[in-house]
Amino acid sequence: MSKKPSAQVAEPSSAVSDNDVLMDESKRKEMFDRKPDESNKKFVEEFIRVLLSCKGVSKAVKTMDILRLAHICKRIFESQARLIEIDGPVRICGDLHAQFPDLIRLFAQGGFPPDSNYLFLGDYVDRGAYNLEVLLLCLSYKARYPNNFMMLRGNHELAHINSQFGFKEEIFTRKGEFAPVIYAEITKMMDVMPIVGLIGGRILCMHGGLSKHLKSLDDLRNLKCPFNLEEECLENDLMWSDPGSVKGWEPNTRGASFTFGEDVVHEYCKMLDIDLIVRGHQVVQDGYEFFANKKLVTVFSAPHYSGTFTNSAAVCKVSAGLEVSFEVLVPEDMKVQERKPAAERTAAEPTEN
Ligand SMILES: [Mn+2]
Repeated sequence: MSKKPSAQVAEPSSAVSDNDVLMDESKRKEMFDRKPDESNKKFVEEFIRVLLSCKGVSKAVKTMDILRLAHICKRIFESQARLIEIDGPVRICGDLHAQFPDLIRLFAQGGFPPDSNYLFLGDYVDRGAYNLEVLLLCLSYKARYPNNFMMLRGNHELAHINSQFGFKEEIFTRKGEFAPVIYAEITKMMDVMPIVGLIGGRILCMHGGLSKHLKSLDDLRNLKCPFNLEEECLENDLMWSDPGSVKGWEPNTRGASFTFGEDVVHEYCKMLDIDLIVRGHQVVQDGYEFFANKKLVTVFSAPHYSGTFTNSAAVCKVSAGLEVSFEVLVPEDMKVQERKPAAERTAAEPTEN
């Protein structure tokens, strides 16, 4: 068959066909799925190197690479259990909210993967200035060390939230014509992230908190994916609920899910036969704050949150023997300032995030 004459035939650049693949979902997936493991490993290692060497916003992160990384991680999340069951030692980190320099400080203090195992409680994006860097570095580590680097989903890994609080806007500002495809693919990847983890069978971890719909650990092993984001259900409660000074369950002032009291925490620890619940989702002044006689702890890992709070960040360390301790990271620009003792500060009002 003779070749059709075409005005475009003279274009030698591979950019045209690259763009073609980039914009075509099925061609892209086919290409990514054909990449051998060794090639993916090199790709991810290079991605980590680039991100670690950038100071703030990286100009070197290419659209095709973001799509490839999101694709690799989506496959990993789909292949792993809905309830992430791991053993210590592991470092549990709370909300990051796009604060890239602080994420680097967390790794510098606790060990860059794979020197330490990590479990993140979600809310990688929104509010801060480095949405892409924070998310992509975490995803790169997830891709490189899928069994030692665990990422749970927070309520900001939801498109109807991160389209309002900075993540979507940053992608559209930085990525121009490619933004819609990047945002769509990252959203699909987020839709399959796990929501809950269990360490050594005794420490339950999630972004938000408990749910009336939770009756057994098997409920967590059988979580739906995908699930209806509008529905009142176990999956949404795990990402949205908060502990608070109520008895039993009350509607949450966020307008989503519930607030649960100390009585609920005690009841659930007994029912599920667990020792501790670790969750994020609220700013706490010292980076961690206990609740219900140390049966629940809130961990928040974005110091000087959004530039307006004076909070420290914390990491919850769980040893191989499941001993729990905390490392606190004081806000960088407050190191030289004298911090008021806790009693003089206004009570740390947990704040929505
Ligand atoms: Mn949250």
